[in-house]
Amino acid sequence: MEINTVGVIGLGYIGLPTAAILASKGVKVVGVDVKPSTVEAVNRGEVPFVEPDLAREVAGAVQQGTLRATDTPEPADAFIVAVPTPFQGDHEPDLSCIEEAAKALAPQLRGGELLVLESTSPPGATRAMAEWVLEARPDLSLDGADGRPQIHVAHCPERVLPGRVMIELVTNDRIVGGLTSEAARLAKDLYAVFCQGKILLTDAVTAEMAKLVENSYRDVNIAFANELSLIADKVGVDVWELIRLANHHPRVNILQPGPGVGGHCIAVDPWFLVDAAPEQARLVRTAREVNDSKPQWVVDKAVAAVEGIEAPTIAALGLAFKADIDDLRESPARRIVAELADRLPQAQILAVEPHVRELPEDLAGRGNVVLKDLDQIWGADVTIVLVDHSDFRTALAGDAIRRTSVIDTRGVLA
Ligand code: SAJ
Repeated sequence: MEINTVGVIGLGYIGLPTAAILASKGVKVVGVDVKPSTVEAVNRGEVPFVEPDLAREVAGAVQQGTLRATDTPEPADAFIVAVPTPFQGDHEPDLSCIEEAAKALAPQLRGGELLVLESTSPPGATRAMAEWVLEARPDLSLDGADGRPQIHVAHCPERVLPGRVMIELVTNDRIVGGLTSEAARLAKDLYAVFCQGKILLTDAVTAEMAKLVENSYRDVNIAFANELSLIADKVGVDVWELIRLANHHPRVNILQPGPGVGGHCIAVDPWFLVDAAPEQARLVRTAREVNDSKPQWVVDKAVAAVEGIEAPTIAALGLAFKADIDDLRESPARRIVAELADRLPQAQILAVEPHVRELPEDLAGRGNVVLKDLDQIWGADVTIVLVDHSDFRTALAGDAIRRTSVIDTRGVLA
């Protein structure tokens, strides 16, 4: 089957880069998003968020006429669904965006199309998406039974690292899991248009699990590092030196502790494993709990450090969820600053985040948090390093910072 046109449903952190890269290879791509501001931005050749090299790729593709955006799916040879899959309530996966996408694209199908789910999904979500489509289109089938035209449904989880998306889209290996082996083969052909890594074929549930397992592996290992930071603090040794030394062992590779785990992936996906097998996924659950409790530990440390100071000034370096990006969503740094502002209403919190021009509303609204430049915080009673931005590493290399009390959650001073 030749794939000349692709509909990409969801123009977020994954959908838009994927749409742009396909379009740059000459595929006609129609991106679909429910957010009018995103559709308008893309049609102007602009990007609604920062990701290195994405703006250039989108502008080029829109100018070439291979990429445009709209709010409703149109007929295409293949569809890629890249919509959010958050969790709800007690960490159960919320598949409502996949369901909406399935119902929106179903009327456009003529039979013969490939449908790929890219959203990180709990086991069974790809089949659920196919069932939502077939409910709306009982004239179609997955296997051609009763002479009904077939649709081919597969899962190909995204695995790109924010900040390196345009590189990793091309270089990472991909896992493709089909509901049928034909669907997997067709999806492989689609990804081969831009992916230079290996494209590994399996079934849909194994592909869904692979993605969850990759992020859980990271979460468990970061939890180990975070737990070590608490143990080292209690025992009175420097955790950074401890990890650096232990990592000299040829089979030890401990990750870095931090103020907690942020982002929309590693702090979310392990819960899908826990939800799928609550009694078995004990370590995975505990890792989540360890990582989720770290911000509170940092807050308690900071509160203790300013005890006895009537109106303390606390410098908080970084609000993003990790180094060198502007993404403040699900950021432990932001959570820590908010919590500190509430715990210490008499304190002034000087937040430094070189990647944003203004404070997010929740922090601005608190009244005792102000956004400052790095050179405006040196008189603070306590400095908390929350993000290891490259700018901070350079600036903190001098010894001025060492004259104040520092809580270095990222080992920038180590
Ligand atoms: N972190 C630490 N210590 C470490 C490494 C990370 O505290 O040693 C923290 C970071 O500061 C951040 C969080 O963990 O708050 C996650 O950062 P990350 O850079 O490890 O990962 P993400 O969330 O940006 O992207 C991950 C990647 N998954 C893996 O590396 C297995 C990426 O490949 C996935 O595509 C992405 O999740 C996703 O979309 O699922």
